[in-house]
Amino acid sequence: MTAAPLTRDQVESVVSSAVRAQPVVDMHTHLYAPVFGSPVPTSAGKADRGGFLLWGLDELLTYHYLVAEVYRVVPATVLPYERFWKMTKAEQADHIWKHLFVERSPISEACRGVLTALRKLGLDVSDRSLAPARKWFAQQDPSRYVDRVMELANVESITMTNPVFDDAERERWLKGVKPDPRFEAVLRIDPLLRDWPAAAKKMHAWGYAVGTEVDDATVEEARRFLRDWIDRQKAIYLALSLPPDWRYPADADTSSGGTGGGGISAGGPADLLARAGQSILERVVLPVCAERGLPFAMMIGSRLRVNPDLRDAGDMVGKADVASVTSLARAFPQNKFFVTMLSRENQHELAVAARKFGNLMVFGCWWFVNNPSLIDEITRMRVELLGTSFIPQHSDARVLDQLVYKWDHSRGLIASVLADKYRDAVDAGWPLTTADVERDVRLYLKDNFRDFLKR
Ligand code: RAT
Ligand code: ZN
Repeated sequence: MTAAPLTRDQVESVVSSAVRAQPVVDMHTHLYAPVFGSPVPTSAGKADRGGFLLWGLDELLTYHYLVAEVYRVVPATVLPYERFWKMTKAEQADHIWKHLFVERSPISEACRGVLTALRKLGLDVSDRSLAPARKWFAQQDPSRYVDRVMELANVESITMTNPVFDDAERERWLKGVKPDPRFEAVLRIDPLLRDWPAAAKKMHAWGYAVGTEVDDATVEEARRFLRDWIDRQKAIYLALSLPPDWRYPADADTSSGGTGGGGISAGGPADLLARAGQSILERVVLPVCAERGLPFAMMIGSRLRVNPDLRDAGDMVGKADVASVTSLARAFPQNKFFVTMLSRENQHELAVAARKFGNLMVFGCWWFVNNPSLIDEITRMRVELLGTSFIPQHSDARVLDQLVYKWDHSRGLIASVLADKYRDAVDAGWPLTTADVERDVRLYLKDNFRDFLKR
């Protein structure tokens, strides 16, 4: 480390080392601590299906991003969806490997990810056979493998997503979950805002005296439900995803629907759903978040199951409404909001919105914008508008091993944007040091998230 200002020629390697060396706190994944159980791969490629923590070759290859891609190549007229879903994980993986890696080149971002992960794990698939890699995965112990992957990806903490309305997961929490210092929980509550009648029915069955009408008694009981689950999970924030036509307030634009989505005429079922969602947001979710000092994360722009047969791979992107985000940030100054949006078209307006509200933290390049060309564009634009005050990336990993590639690819892109921006500052006469770069990189990959939680 040197205190002398960097020359413009030194910038690139200093930034690249700093970004590679900085441990990441990954603020949104779908990974689980091993205590939640894990399907164990065998060398024969058969996996015991129980458990929540997905890892290993067959899970990597059957990631829903790749399921969508294989159906472009082998359409449902050739392999009907029901047949695909009845295949074993290993058979699905073999099918995807054959069609996306062997019979054409694996150059999509999701395909490239598998290659990066395997290479960084030290596995050689250059003979295009999966057998040796399968054998290697079958020898791993899940808990030790978590350490190994975290070390390789240089991730120091993994944030889970814990959907409280998922029956299997709820059961698992009720049995008691021993804390694992590597993992933190996030209380995921989508049905509360997206489908209040269904959420209310479940909560009622679980012993909370809530009704479909959002009156005072229901509000109190729904708050009790959230407090109980925040305590049980030790959740560090609350989260949900919202459709492109989510509006706040719900009647801001009735032509395009509200919280529940759907967009039917004012006073119709979608409108009632949207209004119930808004009441629950205003009277239950945000007050409990504020009382506990917890941020509320909104991931906006996913239209679920436009092709239901593809299951998780069947969701679509849609342009959402940034004005609804600013209305919420303005109406609830005591609350903290993490926001990411799925459509490329929303990114600029969202970054500008964050300039107006200190309680709005923009994060990540989510799902369909988590591609190199768009990460580069979005990160560059965010640095130009927000300086160091945003969270550039989360992994959204669903399979443990994906941490290795998602962070490898993102680090490279973040470093290249930052190198350009630091060179511009050096050209403008700023005496930049290595310590300055390391401090900023720590903000981006760890402290902006941690500090916002504490704020
Ligand atoms: O990125 C994904 O894997 C999506 O399927 C979603 O899970 C999304 O990230 C979400 O959290 O809703
Ligand atoms: Zn996600």
